[in-house]
Amino acid sequence: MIDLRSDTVTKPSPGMRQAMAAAEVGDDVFGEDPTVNRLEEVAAQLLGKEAALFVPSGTMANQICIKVHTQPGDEIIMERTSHPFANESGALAALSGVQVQLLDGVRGILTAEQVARVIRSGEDVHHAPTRLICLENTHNRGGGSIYPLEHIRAIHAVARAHGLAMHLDGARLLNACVATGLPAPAYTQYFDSCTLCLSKGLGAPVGSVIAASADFIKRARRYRKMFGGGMRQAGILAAAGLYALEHNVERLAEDHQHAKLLAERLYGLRGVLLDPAEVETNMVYLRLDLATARLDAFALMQAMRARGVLALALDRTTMRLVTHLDVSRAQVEEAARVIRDLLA
Ligand code: TLP
Repeated sequence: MIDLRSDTVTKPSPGMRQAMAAAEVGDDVFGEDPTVNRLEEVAAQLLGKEAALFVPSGTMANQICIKVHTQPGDEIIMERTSHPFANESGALAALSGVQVQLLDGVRGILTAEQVARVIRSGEDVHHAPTRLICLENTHNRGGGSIYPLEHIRAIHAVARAHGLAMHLDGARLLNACVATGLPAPAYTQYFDSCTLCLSKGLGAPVGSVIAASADFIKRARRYRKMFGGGMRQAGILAAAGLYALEHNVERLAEDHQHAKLLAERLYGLRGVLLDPAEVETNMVYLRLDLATARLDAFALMQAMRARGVLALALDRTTMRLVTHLDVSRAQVEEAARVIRDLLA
């Protein structure tokens, strides 16, 4: 099977498994796992922050940060399709009791003017006070789009002027860094907290990190325990993360080339709306024009599966294809051939 459903499907390589097997471990809830401690130091440095915290998932990473930043009844500003709102099981309401001011981005990207317009001080007793602005880079539902630095800088200026905090869902931040050539701190300097997923394109089986100030991480550590994310001999998993950061960052460029190639092969196909120029990282979103396409996205997904290619239909008109380290160029070519056969 050629699995293009997500970059979360990657399996640990033999080298990564060896690193995991050899990891020195201790009880991380006591702060005694040397491999977790090393991963947290490496991640803090990579992301340009004082400290970092290893957590089981990207979802927990985002939700811990939002919990640290807010009080129940606060309001946070997010883009409508951003992951912590759209894909984290209602955790914002359930775990933090916050309400969300949703904005519509262009490919997931917001402008400072949009953000400025909806900030509420809390002076008026009718309003929930705005506390936090959350951005996502790269933006998953935006098409794996890269947040332009000028937009982040301008949104940050608005946040500072109103005393608001900034959080970055950086699940795929390193995809943005590899694509632009910018180091991670070029982005993270504008955020009070940021996350990074080790278990997506970086190829680790489990794990994300939060990076922030030492004081923020101290508070985050308490919520990690509260949310059930305090792991014990987690060095086995942290070793995979360290291996991923050492071996699998630069190669993300290959995934980006593969996504571009896939988009180019599918461009111009009857009923497919797609601009290869908009494919900036490792995701290809196919939009199907139901008036002319031979199949809707669900039928296409079924037919592709029968031909050995897995993809994700999000609704009748939208299919997502994601490239990653377990998909070769030849497999991308094969996937494109299958889709062309089915839609031509
Ligand atoms: N995204 C998954 C699904 O949940 C949609 C995927 O296949 O893309 N932030 C972003 C931007 C993400 O894309 C994801 C996962 C997460 C956070 C959550 O990470 P996990 O799955 O580790 O909780």
